[in-house]
Amino acid sequence: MERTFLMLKPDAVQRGLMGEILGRIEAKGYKPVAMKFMRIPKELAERHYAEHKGKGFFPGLIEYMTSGPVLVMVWEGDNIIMGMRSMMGKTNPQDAPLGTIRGDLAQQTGRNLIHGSDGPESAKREIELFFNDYEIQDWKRSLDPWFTE
Ligand code: DAT
Ligand code: MG
Repeated sequence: MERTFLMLKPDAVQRGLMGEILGRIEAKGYKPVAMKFMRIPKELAERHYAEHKGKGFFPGLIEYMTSGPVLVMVWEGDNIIMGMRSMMGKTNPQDAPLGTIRGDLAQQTGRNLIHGSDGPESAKREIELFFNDYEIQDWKRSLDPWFTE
């Protein structure tokens, strides 16, 4: 099974949308294997978003991402990396269709609620950046066979 790194950003926490968003991911049948409620130190935010360093929006992005607690997670599922990108919708919520998390619940790129890895390499990198092995649970769920055959 594939794994992805997800983060409910400070606006999702402040707006009380953690339950709404987690409910969608659970209902899809994806399985949580790690979760941590934390305040991201500035250096970690900068490493996480290293690909955007130097861009005009970078300082504002780092300020937003470190402005309050976030929920960082690892989830598992069949083709979950692309599946979660579809469920999240486009980076700019105004381009994200209704039915997606960003399309339904957000207005602006700078307040787009959720992060999800964009490929297998970034998923591996991001999971290792935020979690130790002992924080990730390999567990069997009795309903697993009803989600994936
Ligand atoms: P995504 O989060 O969909 O993977 P990304 O990796 O291109 O998008 O950008 C990371 C985050 O940076 C994004 O969620 C919000 C912010 N961002 C990206 N482009 C931006 C822009 N043009 N203006 C403001 N913030 C931007
Ligand atoms: Mg990205």
